[in-house]
Amino acid sequence: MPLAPQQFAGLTHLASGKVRELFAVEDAGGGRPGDKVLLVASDRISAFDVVLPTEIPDKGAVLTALSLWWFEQLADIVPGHVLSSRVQDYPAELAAYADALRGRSMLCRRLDMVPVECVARGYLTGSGLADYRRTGSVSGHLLPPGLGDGDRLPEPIYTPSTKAPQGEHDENISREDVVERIGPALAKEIERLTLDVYELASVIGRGRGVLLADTKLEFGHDSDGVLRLGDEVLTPDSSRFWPADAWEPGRSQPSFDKQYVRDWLAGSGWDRRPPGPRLPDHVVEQTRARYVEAYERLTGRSFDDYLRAA
Ligand code: PZK
Repeated sequence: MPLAPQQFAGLTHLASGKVRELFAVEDAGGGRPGDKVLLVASDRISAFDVVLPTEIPDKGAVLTALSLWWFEQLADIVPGHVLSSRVQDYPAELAAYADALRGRSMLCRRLDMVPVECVARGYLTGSGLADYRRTGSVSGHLLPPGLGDGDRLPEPIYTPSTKAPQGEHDENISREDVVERIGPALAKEIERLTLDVYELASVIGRGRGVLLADTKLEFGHDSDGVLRLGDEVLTPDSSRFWPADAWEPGRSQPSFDKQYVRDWLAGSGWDRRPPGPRLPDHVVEQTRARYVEAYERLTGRSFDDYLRAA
């Protein structure tokens, strides 16, 4: 079932991600008008930067379930923006969409977002590896020579980036750049929070056989001025999860969730230009199972139980 913005006629559409939508919600009850947002995760999947025409059933619900669980785990480090994920508790204007929203959405406080993408990396890959190969540094962190794809870093580093317009890649920036944009106090606070979140999440993941290579967080201030963690957190779409037992530094690491898709696409003859090809059923099924496995391994909870309770 494709999840298009027009499916939610009447809601104010605020933003689209590759596979997510953000709407403004006017709460008739208490609160100021427009002080809430609704984050909706679709079942769409992207690979090699292209959104594929085939959906992965329940992917949006898995990512939402995982995000909600992480917000609970992180609450002692930083408060999150989630108000509710129970459609029964949503404002009346959303009642017509309850079936489309159940399990895959979060009603959140509207935040004034900090205009910095906060990335922590414990391993070198992706844009961090590209910057390192060009300059020997990532976001101003001088790294030891000789590192390769998938190598563990001597210690986790904070590598902030700027949010690029849709379709473009975020660009890593230095911590001095961040200070210029938002001032030294907030810059220091989001750096510390990002590294604290990464540290706790990587310890939890490691205990369950999952390496957290890197993760991207977004923060914002609520209407009382409280700094909160926003967006989705520590999902396979915002982070790189690697199966710990397959980790072999010096090469590109298999992705916990998308490896079947990448392997099939690589053998399909597709030239990586949109549109991508349709995925065969067996790839869809294996990939769905990997998303569910990521949720169940990390949380120790049953995904069926999550769906039943949603
Ligand atoms: C907000 N994004 C990212 C872009 C998405 C998500 N609680 C909030 N209040 C105000 N703005 C945002 C949030 C959150 N989270 C999130 N951009 C702004 C984004 C596109 C689609 F689903």
